[in-house]
Amino acid sequence: MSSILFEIKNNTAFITLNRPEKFNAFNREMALALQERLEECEKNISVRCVVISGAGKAFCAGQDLAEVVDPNGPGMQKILSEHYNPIVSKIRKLNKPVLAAVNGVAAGAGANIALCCDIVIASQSASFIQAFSKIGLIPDSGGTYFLPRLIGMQKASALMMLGDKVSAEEAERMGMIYQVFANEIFELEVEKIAQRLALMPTKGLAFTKQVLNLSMEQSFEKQLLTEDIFQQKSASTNDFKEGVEAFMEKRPANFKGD
Ligand code: LHQ
Repeated sequence: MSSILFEIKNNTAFITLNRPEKFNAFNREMALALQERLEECEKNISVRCVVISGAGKAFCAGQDLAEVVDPNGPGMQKILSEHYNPIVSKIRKLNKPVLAAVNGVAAGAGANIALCCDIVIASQSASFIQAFSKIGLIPDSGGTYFLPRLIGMQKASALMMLGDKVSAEEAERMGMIYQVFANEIFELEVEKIAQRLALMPTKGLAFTKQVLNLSMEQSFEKQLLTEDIFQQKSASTNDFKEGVEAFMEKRPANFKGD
């Protein structure tokens, strides 16, 4: 059985981390397979939304710790440079929205991969743990970049140092994630949000993502210039034309993603 399940349905790519007996912890094979699938999503124009979730009870328990101590494993030097850093970069650069559907515990790199996605939703039974400190590591996979920006430096450093488990509801309250749903309706809500995203102006969403990426590091004046550049690009898409026409004609827009 493949460690990554991949299905394209209704213009959405569903990527499922699939090592349920290990709580979907990453080994090298799974980390490389995820990168291949993200690249495929980037290239395939029929894909207009990407959903990442986990098989079974957990979302992802981060690095497979058995692999770290395996003498035949990839070794510490490759784990960030060849596994997690490219995964997080590919998600941030992907030219379509990526929805993290956190169905259960998300720990270590698993939590931070979820948090780098464009929209993070979770089921009520999910939780988030910056587990790194418990084994003497620092938070990685972009966590030190995104978490303080999401919830503030004080809460981020406390969670990273203490390694406390944050429930999905608490994560929503503190602004770490977008929304939490009851377990019984979670899958349906994932499909509904994915379907909404897949029918939206894909290029406009990709530009929004690029501009937000830049807002993390640019001055206000530079950000205004960047908005100007990307607004021109958005205005030259067919979907913009269709959006305005549909509004004027008082009908639902039929966006094609171009
Ligand atoms: C696991 C794992 C796991 C293997 C659960 N590995 N089997 C970067 C740089 C280089 C090196 C290291 O890593 C990194 C990035 C990182 O991600 S560091 C952080 C690594 N992750 C962790 O430290 C989390 C470890 N896991 C846990 O703390 C717990 O398992 C959590 C809180 C995720 C879930 O707790 P429980 O609900 O009590 O489940 P469990 O502990 O019983 O786990 C279920 C099974 O999954 C169990 O297998 P078993 O055969 O005993 O039933 C675990 O061994 C396995 N598993 N996480 N990371």
